[in-house]
Amino acid sequence: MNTVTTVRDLRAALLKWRESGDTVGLVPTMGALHKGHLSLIDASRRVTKRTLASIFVNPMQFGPHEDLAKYPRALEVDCDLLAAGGCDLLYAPAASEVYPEGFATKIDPGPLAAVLEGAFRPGHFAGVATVVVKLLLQTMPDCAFFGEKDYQQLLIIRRIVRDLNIPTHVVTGPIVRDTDGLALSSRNAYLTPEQRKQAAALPKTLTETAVRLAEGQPIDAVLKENRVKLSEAGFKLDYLELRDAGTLAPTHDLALPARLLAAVRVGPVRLIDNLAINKA
Ligand code: PAJ
Repeated sequence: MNTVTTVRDLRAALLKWRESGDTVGLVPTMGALHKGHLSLIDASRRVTKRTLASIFVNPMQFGPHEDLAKYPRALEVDCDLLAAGGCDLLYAPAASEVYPEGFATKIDPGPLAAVLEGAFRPGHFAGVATVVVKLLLQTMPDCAFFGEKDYQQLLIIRRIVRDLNIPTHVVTGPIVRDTDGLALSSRNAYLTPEQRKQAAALPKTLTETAVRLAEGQPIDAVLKENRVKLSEAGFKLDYLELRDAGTLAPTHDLALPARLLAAVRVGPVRLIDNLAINKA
């Protein structure tokens, strides 16, 4: 697997594939790869002839008090994982390549970015949107692959691709979880063994909440009880919300697709997770 670090080399490699008529799939990541990321590489390999992964820890999507400096970086291990996973090319640009001196443009993803994660992480989704649009324009892939783990991010990217007529098909992959249900995340590496054990209470509570909602139990009461449960499990709760699966507006209508979304903090680590609600 080759690695390129500049837009110029990236485009030269892509041109060769295009000249051979190969379709291209892009899997954008921030590295510290795990089986969640690799499931997206697999998905791309199934759909397109060529698979390109990007690794870029995007400073624009981190708040001033967030973990940019200590975000896990493991480029050599990541390269091995990608090569073993059948990825054809890695794009790993430096920050100066993505944001050269004088860079001034920001994509505003609109109202979807104002709620839930957006309310707790101001500016986060503008940073995500800007870098994803840049990656899509740099590579012009047939398909780009994103995980449901970051459900709100996924909806925002779909919206941007549609609004800006970007000729890429957005493909989603299901959340890959550890044996105890915790969604895999590069940030799980920050958890102490004790916190890691505690973290399993998040997917457990989400599942229990989803079951009760699907049974038709009263939504507000179920949410309230499970918010308390999360606090009792030792988390600082940012939110546990039931939302319309397409607009993220609050909903009480389980006849339409709905999504349960949660964010909690354990020590300094923020965990997010979500589940589809399927009414029985
Ligand atoms: P990162 O957190 O590295 O995630 C890269 C991709 O992997 C995202 O689409 C994310 O949803 C997916 N992913 C992460 N954990 C997953 C899991 N447990 N199961 C399935 N998919 C999972 O998300 C980002 O990077 C960045 O915001 C990015 C889109 C690269 C822009 O900088």
